[in-house]
Amino acid sequence: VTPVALTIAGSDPSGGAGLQADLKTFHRFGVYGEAVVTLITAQNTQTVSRIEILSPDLVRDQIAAVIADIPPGAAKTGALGNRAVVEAVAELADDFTFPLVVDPVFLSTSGSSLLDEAGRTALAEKLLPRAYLLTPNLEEATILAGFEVEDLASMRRAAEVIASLGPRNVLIKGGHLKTEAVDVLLLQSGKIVEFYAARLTTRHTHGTGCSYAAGITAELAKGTQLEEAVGRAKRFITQAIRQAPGLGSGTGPLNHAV
Ligand code: PXL
Repeated sequence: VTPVALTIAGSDPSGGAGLQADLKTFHRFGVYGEAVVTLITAQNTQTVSRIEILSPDLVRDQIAAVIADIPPGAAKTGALGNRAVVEAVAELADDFTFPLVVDPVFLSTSGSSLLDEAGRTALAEKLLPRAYLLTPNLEEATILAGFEVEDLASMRRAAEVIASLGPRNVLIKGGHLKTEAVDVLLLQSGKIVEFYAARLTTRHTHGTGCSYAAGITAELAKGTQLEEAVGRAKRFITQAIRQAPGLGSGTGPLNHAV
């Protein structure tokens, strides 16, 4: 049977991040992709000029429609915009029979807010307890943990604190570390696994977080165990950054076809 993955995320018309990045990544992993839109951005590799968040009702109806007909083997959330959309997704997630990866997207690559303050609180209180995996970067981990997350030691501590918010597994992404790109995975068993990659010097990292979480989601949809799923997605994202096509005059996209 064809594996299926679902993304519930925002649109990036420049194609590097958001649901466009997720769909390209699903395809690259041999998984049929479905996409529910939460918000629409007007943006390019330089800036986000406008954001319009859809009504929670419309988000709910999209999810209900696809799940009733082509249920995915795994799903992920990206930008959710505001509290109402977070709550709509959380309510439906209660009945999900497949793993949910929550990428806590707070800011766009260029720094615009993709989830307001009330939305972040709702995400922590309502969505995280329903998440199989949470994938914060250092900045998001800092907000969720309540202390500065800036090196391997604080990543390990933050993973424990964030796990207490409810997600069964936590992956803190260290792509913004000054030394190496180390990611810390805290499994529900209590085991910590670390994934290393050399730090790449490039400005073309637009959509890295989305694409990494999408790769993990695709592997989970295929039935791959979490540790192996993260390892495969990490190798993909490292190659995709390394072979970025160099498009745009700002923070350019990755090569999703590696
Ligand atoms: O990479 C985070 C992200 C998620 N979703 C949308 C985005 C971005 C980053 O720019 O635009 C729609």
